[in-house]
Amino acid sequence: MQHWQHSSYEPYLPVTEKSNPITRDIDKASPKEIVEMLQKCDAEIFERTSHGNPMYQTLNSSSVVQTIVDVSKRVEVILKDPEDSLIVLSGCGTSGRVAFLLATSLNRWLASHHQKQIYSYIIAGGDKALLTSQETPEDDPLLGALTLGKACVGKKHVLFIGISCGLSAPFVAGQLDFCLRNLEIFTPVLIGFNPVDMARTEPIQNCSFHFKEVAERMNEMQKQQKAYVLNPAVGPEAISGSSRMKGGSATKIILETILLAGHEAAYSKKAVTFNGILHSLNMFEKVHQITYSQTKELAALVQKAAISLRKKGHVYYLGWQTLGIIGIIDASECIPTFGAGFEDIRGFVSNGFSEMNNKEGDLSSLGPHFIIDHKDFVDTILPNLSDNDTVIFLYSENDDLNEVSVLAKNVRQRTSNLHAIAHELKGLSDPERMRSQFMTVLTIKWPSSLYKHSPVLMKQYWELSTKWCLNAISTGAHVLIGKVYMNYMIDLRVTNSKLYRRAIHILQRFTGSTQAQCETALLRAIYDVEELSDEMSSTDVTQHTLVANKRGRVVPIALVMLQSRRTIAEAKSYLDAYSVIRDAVAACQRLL
Ligand code: F1P
Repeated sequence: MQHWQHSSYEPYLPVTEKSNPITRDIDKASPKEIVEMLQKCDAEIFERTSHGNPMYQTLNSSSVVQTIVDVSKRVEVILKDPEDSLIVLSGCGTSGRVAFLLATSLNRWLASHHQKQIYSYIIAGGDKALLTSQETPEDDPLLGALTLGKACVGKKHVLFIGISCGLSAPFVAGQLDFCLRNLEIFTPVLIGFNPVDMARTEPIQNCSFHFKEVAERMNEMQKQQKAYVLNPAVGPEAISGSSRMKGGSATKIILETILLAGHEAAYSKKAVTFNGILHSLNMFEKVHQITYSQTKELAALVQKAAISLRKKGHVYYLGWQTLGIIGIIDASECIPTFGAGFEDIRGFVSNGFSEMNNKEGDLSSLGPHFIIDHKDFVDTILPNLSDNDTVIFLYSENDDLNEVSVLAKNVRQRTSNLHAIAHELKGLSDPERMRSQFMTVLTIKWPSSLYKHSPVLMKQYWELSTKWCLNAISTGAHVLIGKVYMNYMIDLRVTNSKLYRRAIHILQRFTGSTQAQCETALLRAIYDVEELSDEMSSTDVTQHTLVANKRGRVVPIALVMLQSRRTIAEAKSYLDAYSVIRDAVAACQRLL
């Protein structure tokens, strides 16, 4: 049995918030060890058995596979009769980004096959949230329900897939509740990675239900095949709670398995079967093995990225087609996850917003966070590029390699620190010429067996593989520059109720103080006061998070205050002496 599966292991936390024993010492690891730890953590997605622990189902458990079969059949029905029907994929943060990527990719596929485009995506906070973190709307169940209602006006059949890795987002709870009250139109599906028992029970503001209550109603309705819950446990995240990593990958795997099976049944007369689904899941496990077979090369990129960040340089991902979008997503998540500066890691995609194909169109007028085209990179970044910056190209043999070469030549004039992650299937016609353009190339060679299993899925495999590589690079680099203590990101932004609770837990974990003491210290840091007024103590969590959004280092400040009984001003100046949070926390641990 995995250590984290024991009932005594962090019993008050759901799986998605527990700390992973594999990465306990990630903050002291070498680049190669970091990649190996991430490889092991990601391998947990494919665990075959829950080792006799009835509490957990895994992705390969027969109940989970059977639910995937059932939902795939629903997809098939809708694809065969697309009039007045819709498949809506929805989530917050990373979950919404995965929803977007799949909905747009599959609509493109449908359009190219002269079929009606029946996919739609919803992300809390709208399209802005695809590129920046908009965590406040995640707490709003009514907004979730209203957005869903609007997206489905006039539809008679809607398959709604709501994703919340932690079974926690009120935005998604509101949507599922809306579906459950309108079952004549909606078939709701919930994807997440905790047992229903561990779903969030915190009361939601202005709302009669919490997440767990909705998840239980979903479970009830599953008995009549009117709703479905897909919630295998895939183990704790490598960086505690960072569901952009395993949560995002497992969501992508589950959704692609479901939707592809539905497509094959509708268009290739290949019936959805239990064994067919199992086989698809096995193929994704192969993608994991192939990607991580190059630990050394990946570790070298982690190291390069860390050196750039340490020297106050930057990391740039320049990707083609959806690999570019994967790069943009990974880069944008570093800001909320690691408190990174917006310039630290940035992504660009060939053809910018026309490649994104998002609902709200070109967002570049919204500001620098929304500048994503290669052309923008050439105009605004290239002139100032230096050897302190690491540039990583992301492409496959299906991309226009001449275009790749031209851009590589331009970049080389500014820096030799140019690398590539390249996906090859049949092999390039002139591999040496491509290789010579970069300092290093991490070539991922794909066996034809995967292609034969599903030519349609190759692009999705490459996306997942690229996601794993980039998650390793950006996480590893931030770990190496000291942003993480053990496997906790302590300096987290407290921008919604989930993150507020996580912050309190981290304070409890490291100070041994009571929940009430930790909450008080956190609030003092948020409001920047020594003494909380009655109004501050009695106001709701949403208000706290709105204020916290404007402040930096609230959790480290609260931690120092709790640990050393210092005032806020003293705690701040204590922290000022440390540029590395890990060092500050470690020193603070020694204070008592
Ligand atoms: C949604 C989410 C995460 C993000 C952060 C805040 O989580 O936006 O994607 O990384 O942790 O929450 P979930 O609803 O999928 O659990």
